[in-house]
Amino acid sequence: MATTSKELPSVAEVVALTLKRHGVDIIFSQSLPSAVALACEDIGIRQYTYRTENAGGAMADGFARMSNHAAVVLAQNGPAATLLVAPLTEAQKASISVVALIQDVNRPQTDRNAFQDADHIGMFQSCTKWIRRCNDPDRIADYLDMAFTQACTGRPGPVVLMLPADVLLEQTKAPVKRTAQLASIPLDRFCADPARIKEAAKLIADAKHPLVVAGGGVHLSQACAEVAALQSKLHLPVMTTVMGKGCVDESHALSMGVAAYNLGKLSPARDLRGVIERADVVLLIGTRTNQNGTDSWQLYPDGARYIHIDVDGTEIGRNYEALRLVGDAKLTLAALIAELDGKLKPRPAVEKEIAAARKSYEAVIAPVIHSNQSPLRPEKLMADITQVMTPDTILVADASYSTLWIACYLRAMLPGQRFITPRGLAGLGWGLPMAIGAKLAAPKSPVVCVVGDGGFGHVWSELETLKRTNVAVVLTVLNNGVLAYQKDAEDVKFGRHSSACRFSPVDHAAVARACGLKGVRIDRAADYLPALREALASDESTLIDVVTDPEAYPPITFFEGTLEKVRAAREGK
Ligand SMILES: Cc1ncc(C[n+]2csc(CCOP(=O)(O)OP(=O)(O)O)c2C)c(N)n1
Ligand SMILES: [Mg+2]
Repeated sequence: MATTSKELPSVAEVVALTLKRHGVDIIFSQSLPSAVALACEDIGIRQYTYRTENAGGAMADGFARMSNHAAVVLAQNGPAATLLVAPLTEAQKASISVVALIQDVNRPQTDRNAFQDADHIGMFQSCTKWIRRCNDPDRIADYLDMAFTQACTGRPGPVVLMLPADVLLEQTKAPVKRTAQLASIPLDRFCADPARIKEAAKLIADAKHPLVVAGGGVHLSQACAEVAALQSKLHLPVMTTVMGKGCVDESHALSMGVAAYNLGKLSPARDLRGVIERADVVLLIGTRTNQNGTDSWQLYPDGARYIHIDVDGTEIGRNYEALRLVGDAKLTLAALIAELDGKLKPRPAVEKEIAAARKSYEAVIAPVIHSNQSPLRPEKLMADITQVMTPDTILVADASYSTLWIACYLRAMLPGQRFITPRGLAGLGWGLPMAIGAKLAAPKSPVVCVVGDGGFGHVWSELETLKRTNVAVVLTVLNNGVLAYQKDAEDVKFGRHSSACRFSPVDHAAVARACGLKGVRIDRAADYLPALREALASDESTLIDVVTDPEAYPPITFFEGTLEKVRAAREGK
């Protein structure tokens, strides 16, 4: 251990002790800064060793999403640090509390072209809530507490603390007196203005067609029970964004499922557009009203009054002028429900409309999910996952179509079920590492992860991590041999696609086996469900490489009509 005196600990030791104080029992790391990694291991903080920093950052992200606790990722200065820019940007956009502890060059070497020095402060400025360098050994606990506080108070987000290598080896002069645990999400809860809550209650009570839109902020606030109460007590219909998926039981009579950029052909919510367009009061909860969530700001009705609950007041009014309820969703909803409890009547007409939409969807999807076609249809795989899903199963998907396959075709079984997708930045390669982070946060829950072959190509190396660490996730690779979303978006926009969209064939099951994992290749529809059952029963990770249809695409509204026309024209039909 890097102690220079028996009496007082080194800065690295204080870092480890402070992490422990904040309840951190695992760090995502590759042994750098070494002094911190060693000090952590000395006091029983587990080092979960990633192969690449990109993946390490995404693991920390998945861990934070599942644990409601800030996650810690470590990295070296220079090239390693640059690889954290992408996962921290995802965490920033998706409001995830990740604390990155990054080594910096020795203080006297700053600005002398030291090995692997870079402008780290400049580099992380745009993708973090807060970035600092701790130059004073006696202030390390202050800086760490600031880092956790920044990550977890208000709107959660990523932070970076730069730790010069020489500072880490120095001895602290004074004992640390701090005792607070500052890593819980949310760290502080505050309720919106009671007068405005009354105003919101009146708007909802007077509305003819109120509608609730729940975003990812509901999960961050752990307000799923309150959103579910909007249905059960106040009889309000609830639709969610992709990030908000799982905050209500999607089989509830007033659940509209995910309604965003996914209302094309074969969408379960396709027939619910009327309910959305008819809404005269829309209650937005914990959503940044982004492009995909709102279908390019065209989905929500123009004439409606908006009420927006958000912990970040700057998100309210960004795209929809709204009655401002700045506060924690859980507390604010509890107060709103108390105002309205017993005052609203059941809405049998909306329930009927939702039931009818489900029925017509089930009729149109039936031939697809019962299809035996090879290559396989992803909708069929989702129907098989539905058969094995339990309420505690955590579903994780990579960006691209995988996100939409799980968002559209799996149904949350109770309020609070988690569907984890990289919707902050929607980058490829997040799926597997986020699944690893989620599994580490909830080891007893089965984790089912779905990724495309293009996205998975970013993180093959983490298969070795799965084997080495004995973490069990069930990974399905949708092996369609193409960058399908890219290909189809180019077809829609340009009427053709470039040569970059097609891969040579890859046997991902063999890649998994080469790393010592179970790898299964599926090319017949009947074989996926048994493989899935076997994988879930195993305490080891399994990769199921499924040969899927390169022409299949989820119900993206923007593609509706156009993509089929382009394909038909190409085939000369
Ligand atoms: C890191 C990154 N690079 C590029 C993109 C642009 N992109 C979005 S979807 C997509 C295709 C993904 O293909 P694949 O992972 O095989 O999934 P599929 O669409 O085939 O199901 C691409 C290239 C991205 N989102 N992230
Ligand atoms: Mg693909």
